[in-house]
Formats: sequence, structure tokens, C-alpha cells
Amino acid sequence: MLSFKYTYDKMNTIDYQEDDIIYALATPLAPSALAIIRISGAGCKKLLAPHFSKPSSLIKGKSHTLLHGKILSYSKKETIDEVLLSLFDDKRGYTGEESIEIACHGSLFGIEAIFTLLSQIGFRSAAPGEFTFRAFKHGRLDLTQAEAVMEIVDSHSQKAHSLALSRLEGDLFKRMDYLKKQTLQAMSSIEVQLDYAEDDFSDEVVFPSHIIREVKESLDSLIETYSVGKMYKEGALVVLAGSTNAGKSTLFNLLMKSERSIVSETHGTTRDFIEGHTVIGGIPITIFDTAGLRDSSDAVEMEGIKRSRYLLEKAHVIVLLVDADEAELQMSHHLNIIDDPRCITVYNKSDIALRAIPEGVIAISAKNGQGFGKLEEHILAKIKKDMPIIQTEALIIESKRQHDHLVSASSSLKSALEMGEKALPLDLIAVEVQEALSALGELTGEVTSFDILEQIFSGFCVGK
Ligand SMILES: Nc1nc2c(ncn2[C@@H]2O[C@H](COP(=O)(O)OP(=O)(O)O)[C@@H](O)[C@H]2O)c(=O)[nH]1
Ligand SMILES: [Mg+2]
Repeated sequence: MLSFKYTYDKMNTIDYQEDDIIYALATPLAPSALAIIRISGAGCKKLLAPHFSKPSSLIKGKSHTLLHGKILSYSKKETIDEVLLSLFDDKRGYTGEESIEIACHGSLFGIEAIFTLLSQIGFRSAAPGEFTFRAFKHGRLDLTQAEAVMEIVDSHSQKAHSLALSRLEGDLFKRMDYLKKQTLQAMSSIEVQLDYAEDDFSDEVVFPSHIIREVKESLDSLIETYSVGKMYKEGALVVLAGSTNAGKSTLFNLLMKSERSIVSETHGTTRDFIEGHTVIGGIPITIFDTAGLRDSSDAVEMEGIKRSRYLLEKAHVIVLLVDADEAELQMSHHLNIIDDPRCITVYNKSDIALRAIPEGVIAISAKNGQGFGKLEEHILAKIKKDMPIIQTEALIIESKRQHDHLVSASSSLKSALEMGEKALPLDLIAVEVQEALSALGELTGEVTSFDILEQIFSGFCVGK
């Protein structure tokens, strides 16, 4: 398989065959009912036609239509598979090139056989992200949209998915485009004055601070959304901790909605930690059920406790579970955890508690689910505690690359504003405004080096 680096190197030289026809499996390589093989490049219909049961229908086939038929072997003597082709013309479809999507049966043997045929007729297998790269090259997508494609593929919750989708639809691109135009307007107003000053020796300069301030504020509010976007993308780590038999494994199973962890009256049952995944309030959550924290002479249990402590360090939220009837005693063993701002103390076994549960504490029954909704709300509130409050409809970013360019643009504009206030010469200010423009241009991919492009696209899966 070609690496993307190779592709880019080729592209940098005259050698690059941008009109190479590329192919890749767009669905996972695993036995399944259907699989989709993507093909892109000028002339692909004509080259595939002799190996398709209805060659002229394929050649004449209109964009965005389906064609049912059979893929034939290179010798045309055998049928490889019965397929459905989706056809796209040049400048249409995902890559902006003539392309075909073959929906075939998801047999590994069949897929391999089609791949062999495609190589035999001169197509080459695509590098990771190469389809999206071509879409980017042909101006079908800007860089923020290309990244959104990957973000959609990687999303683990409905919220992360819909945020990425809005970026793919160009919301971020449009916002950036507007801010760039505003910055450019400020830049030209500075430049005009610089030219004018040369002729006229006029020293009455007008620094377009209002535009620059407005752009900077917009950039800053986008920058602020990064921590939120990152949370929706990467999710949060929640660790269940507490004494043995507090009911951590029972709660874990409740959160997982399945009997994943062994629940037992025997103290010290959970030794290794168990990891599970769920979604709370649109945020993907990784939950760890851990070994109960107690002094033990058992080497395996001690190792488990050591791992529990390690996880506690990394957690975004610690749920400290205590048995309602033994709450004070158990809490006295975990004072260091209770004092931690990430900790939520939860009284468990509310269903059988003999003692009155104090007002205001969070009480649940991990066994029958009582209080579970409230607990989820508390977990969510803890996760969001340090996150800025953002309107539900707001545009949110999750890419570190985009974040860093926004920060750099904003800091250049900040310098420009400060220099403006000190009435420093306009040509010095122009340099800062120009820097901001370049950072914004890099963000959308207008002025991005091949190294950066390689880094971005090679993170994609093959077939995207
Ligand atoms: N009645 C009742 N029993 C519970 C509850 N949560 C856990 N248990 C019981 O307490 C025992 C210890 O539970 P487990 O989840 O293994 O505790 P862990 O050691 O903290 O993981 C088991 O017998 C559970 O059935 C609860 O909310 N109510
Ligand atoms: Mg347990």
C-alpha cells in the first residue's frame, strides 16, 4: 500500500499522476452482507466497462444513478460478483472526479477478487485519506470540512456526530471565511493609508480597531469552544471507587446495562479494573470499575488497588460509593478522595438502608436503579463544571490544529490592537494583521504546507 507521504512527494514533482485511478474498500474488511468499494479518477467507467456485464450502460450511465449487473474476471470468462454500481460524473460526487461505488457482497474472497481485477486493469489502491484529499484538492471541501469527515467517522456519540456534521456542512468554513474577509478589509484600510502616507506625508492615520476587535472577539469565542468539542470527541473518564462491597460492580453493570462485572458478597472480588463505555448527555464516557480500596495482604488484590489509585489520578470524575448504613465509617477511610473536587460521594443500597439517609446527599440503589437518573445528572454536571457555557446551537471546534491557528490569529490581532492603542506606526501593525491572516488561511487550508496536509490526511482510514 502506498503511504501518503509517497503520494505527496509524487505530487510535488511532475510525476504525480493525479489522474491515477484509485480504489479502496470504504467499509470494514470483515465478512458482512454488503461491502462498498470506492473508485475515483477520470476514465474509470470506460476502463471498468469491459469487465462489467452491461458495458455500454456503464459508459453512458448518468451521474447519481444506480446500475445493477455483474463484475467479470479479467478474462471475462467468470462472474466475480453481482453488484450495484453508483455512478458519479466529473465535478460531482465526493472527490469531484469521475467515480464509481461498487456495492458488492461482503465476502472477503469476493472483495479480494474485485481488488485483483481493479489492479489488473490499471487502478491503484488508495492511500489513507486519499479520496478526501482529492475532494480537498478539487475544492469540494476546505480543510476544516476535510477534518470534519474524519471527525464524523470517529464520533462516538450522537452529539459529537452532529457537531462534526455541521462543520462538514461548512458552518465553520463560512464563519472563517467571514472573519478572513473582515481581517482583509482591515488590512486593506491599513495598506491604503500606508500608500497614501508615502505620497502625502500625512500623519493622520486611522487604525481600523473596531473591525479587528470584532474579529478577535469572534475568534476568542470559537477558541473557548475547544474544551467542549474535545470533551464530546474524546469523552470523559469516570472511575468508580470505594470500599469493598459498597456496590461498585453492581453500579457498573447498571451503567453498562449488562452484567459485565462480577457482583458478589465476598469482599475483594473485583481485582483487575474493568472498563466499559457509555454515553451520558451526549458525552462518550469510559467507566472503570475498580478494586475496592482497603488494606490487603493479598498480592493480586494489592496490585489491583495500585491500579485503582492510578486510575483515580487520571479520572475526570470519581464516584465514591459508600454503603448507606456504613457511610461515616467508609467515608472516614477515603477522606483524601472526598476532598478532591472531582469526587461525587454517593450513598448506595438505599433500598435496604436501616439508618436514615441524611438530607441532601446523593442516594441510589445500584440494585434496583433508584436515584440513577440523578446520579447521571451529577456526573454530567461535574464533567461540565469547568467547561464554558455554550449555546446549544453554537459552532464548536474539536481539532487541536484549528484551535492552535485560532489562538495564533487571535494573539496577532491582540498585538495589533495594543500597538494601535500606543499609536505605533501602521506598517508595524500591518505585519501583525498579516500574521493573523496567514493563520486563518492555514486553518482553512489555503496556505498549508504538504507536511501538514500529509499529517492530516494520513490520520484518515483507507477508503475515506
Ligand atoms: N440491596 C442492595 N444490595 C446491593 C446494592 N448494591 C450492591 N448490592 C449487593 O452488595 C454486594 C456487593 O456488591 P458489589 O457490586 O460486588 O460490590 P463491590 O465490591 O463494591 O464491587 C452484592 O451482594 C450486591 O448484590 C444495592 O443497591 N442494594
Ligand atoms: Mg466489585
